[in-house]
Amino acid sequence: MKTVYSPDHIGHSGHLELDGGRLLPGFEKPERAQFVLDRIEAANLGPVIAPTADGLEVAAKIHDSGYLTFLAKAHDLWLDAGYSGTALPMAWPTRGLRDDVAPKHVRGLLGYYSFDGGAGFVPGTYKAVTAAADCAASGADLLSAGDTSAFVLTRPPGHHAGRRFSGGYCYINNAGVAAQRLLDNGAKRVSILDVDYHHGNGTQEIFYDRADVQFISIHADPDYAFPYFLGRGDERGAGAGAGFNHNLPLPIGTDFHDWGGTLDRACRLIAEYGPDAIVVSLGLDTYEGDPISRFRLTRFDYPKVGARIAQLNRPTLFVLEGGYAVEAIGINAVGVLSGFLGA
Ligand code: Q9C
Ligand code: ZN
Repeated sequence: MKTVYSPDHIGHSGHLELDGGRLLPGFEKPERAQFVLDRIEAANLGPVIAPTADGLEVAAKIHDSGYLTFLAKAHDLWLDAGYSGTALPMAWPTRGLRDDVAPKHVRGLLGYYSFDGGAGFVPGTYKAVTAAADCAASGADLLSAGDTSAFVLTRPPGHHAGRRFSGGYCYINNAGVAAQRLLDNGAKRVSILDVDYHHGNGTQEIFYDRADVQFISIHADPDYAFPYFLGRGDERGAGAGAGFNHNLPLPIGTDFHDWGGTLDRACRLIAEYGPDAIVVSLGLDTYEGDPISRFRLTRFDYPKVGARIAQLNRPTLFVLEGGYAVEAIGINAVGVLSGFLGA
């Protein structure tokens, strides 16, 4: 299995995150991808290749153009306004405020184009974000050219990013870019299986009214877990997309016994849909040792996750999302991928 990787992610570093009343170094840091790369190489999983596709061209089909323009200039606008450090949003157009007018000041724009304060900008953010999209589109191209599986080793992650908002460490929806690219390359139907601990609210929003992309997410109950405001079971899709969105929330503390049973349900929904390809939003924050999450999967469970997905017998693209127990992400990513290959 090939891995698509770009070192351009490294510049998205040194950013701060407001967490529980404290300003902390971001949990979503370069070491995450570096540990995964080390384990991929140590396990001889296959060649690591650079991206070749233009991810922004694909991103333009699933994101708002004003939003993408803002991503490109956000940090420059922050510097021009006389600030330094991490550009973080702090005011949002919530209920009772107007969301039909984009403000002019960078602090207004940061809130206008986000849903939380979790996706700040530093000088290297934009280059990392576009490289991640390039990797996602390139991974899709590998499948379209006949590879039966591939791994997109990217950060920042993407599944919380919607058509016109960032948040939850995400900017461009990498899994969405991959799905759109597969369709542009000729696939008729694509399933996105999101196994990150957190609900993939951005991916759901982007594809909610579409029948050509089925979205299935297994995640912590949003009554108790981020992103709180989406991810409930009654969100089934709208218009042409009605019936193609499936949320499978689970309680805090869930272990592999129940999680694996839910994966089985998700896989049966995928088999019924009959996609030409599957994109897996591969979050590894379901791990028992994750510092910001509360499921209890162990390192022995991840190969079983890969093996179950392999049973679907479809071209499958794995796209890295969350996972913050830095050393363990590498072990568990390789666990899923080798479980898939060995099945
Ligand atoms: N600072 C992904 O896993 N905040 N995003 C949690 C800890 C948001 C996670 C609180 C978590 C976002 C891709
Ligand atoms: Zn997550």
